[in-house]
Amino acid sequence: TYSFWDTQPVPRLGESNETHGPIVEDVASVRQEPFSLPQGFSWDTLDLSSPKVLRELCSLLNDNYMEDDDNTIKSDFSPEYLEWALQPPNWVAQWHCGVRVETNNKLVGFIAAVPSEVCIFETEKRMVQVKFLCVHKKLRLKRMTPVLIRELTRRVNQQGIYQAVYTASVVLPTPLSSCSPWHRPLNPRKLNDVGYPGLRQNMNLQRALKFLRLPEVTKTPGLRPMTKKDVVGIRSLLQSHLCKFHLRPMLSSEEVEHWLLPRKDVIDTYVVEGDDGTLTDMVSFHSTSYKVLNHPVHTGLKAAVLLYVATTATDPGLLLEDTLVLAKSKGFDIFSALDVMDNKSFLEKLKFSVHDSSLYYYLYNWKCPNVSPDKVGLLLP
Ligand code: YNC
Repeated sequence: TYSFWDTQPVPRLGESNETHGPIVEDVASVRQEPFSLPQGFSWDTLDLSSPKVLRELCSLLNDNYMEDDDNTIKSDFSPEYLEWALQPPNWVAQWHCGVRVETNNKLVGFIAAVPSEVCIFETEKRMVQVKFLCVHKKLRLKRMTPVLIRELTRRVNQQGIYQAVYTASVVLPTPLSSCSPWHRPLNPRKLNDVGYPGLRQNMNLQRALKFLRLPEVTKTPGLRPMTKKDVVGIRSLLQSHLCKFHLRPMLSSEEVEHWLLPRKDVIDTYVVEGDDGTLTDMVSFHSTSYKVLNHPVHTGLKAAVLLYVATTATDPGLLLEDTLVLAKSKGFDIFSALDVMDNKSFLEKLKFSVHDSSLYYYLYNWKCPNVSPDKVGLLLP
């Protein structure tokens, strides 16, 4: 049983829905006072424009976000990555919700929301995307999470928003969709050196190197990095491409620019420009870094994580092969993608292998039928 989640407006586990709509109607009055934290802790809205605060958030997440069971790697979020992930157009400061220890001011908890227009089946809704929920390792299993979620919900409701979308690797009431992460080594030697678990176990390094070898150069004519001038073209490519998915973002031009315009070590986007100057295809991936612990040679690992792909002229498999080549040349060690959208069409062919874990998509305060991964068209970096 879920003592917290059973109190929340989410579908019960095992319940299947054929109807579409909110679980509770928009509340007329939103609670004015913040929810109470346990004695000795206080709320702090994080001011991410302060480099010091941003560094504190990096430390909290890097020390506590990943369960580093065997002490080999841990996450390495950069300030630039967090600025990108947490400050899209129309971001709200109150939704960068921190918890500090009153005596020494140490940051020990965090949860964030960013605004997002989402289309679920036929309904367009102003929602938030919830991310970076994190409780310090020493404060686990003390029911801090429900307080963080309730407080964030209150602050989101205050702005007149009553729905949220989020992903988690744990099962909660109730997944909208359940997706699988796939991984494609780009630098098998290094992954092997650091004992990265994603590498195919039944293959020795020599065979893996051969099997996973990539072309030196890309093949698609007209493939180049996105610039600011491409925003409108990419937006319309994405709009027509995402139509066919049951869960998808409705991106403004400002959001396309924010989420996709290349930023070093954060986000990369490439476009294919036809002879007449029109954009025919696009592909984007963001970067996730890890610190390698206790290794004599390697200090870090870089993963490229696939975001949106939209093609009208190029075969998606070919475009993705080129993307692997580009990511490798930029120093990424591994390429990851979910089995969402049409990704299944190229994952196996391009030698991705499936990871034995799941990523679940959730909606807060919305009931609707389940969505299969290939109908999911929304990615949450
Ligand atoms: C989780 N990931 O089931 P029950 S994903 C939501 N998301 O409640 P305690 C979670 N709920 O079962 P701990 C959750 N993990 O009694 C656990 N829970 O109903 C539930 N990890 O609380 C759990 N980040 O504080 C249980 O648990 C209750 O100390 C127990 O802390 C959990 O960002 C956690 O993986 C995850 O920092 C904070 O393990 C901690 O175990 C941690 O005793 C490492 O909590 C980092 C990590 C999660 C990443 C993410 C999306 C979060 C979505 C939150 C839900 C948003 C709802 C919508 C709000 C806005 C609405 C509007 C409008």
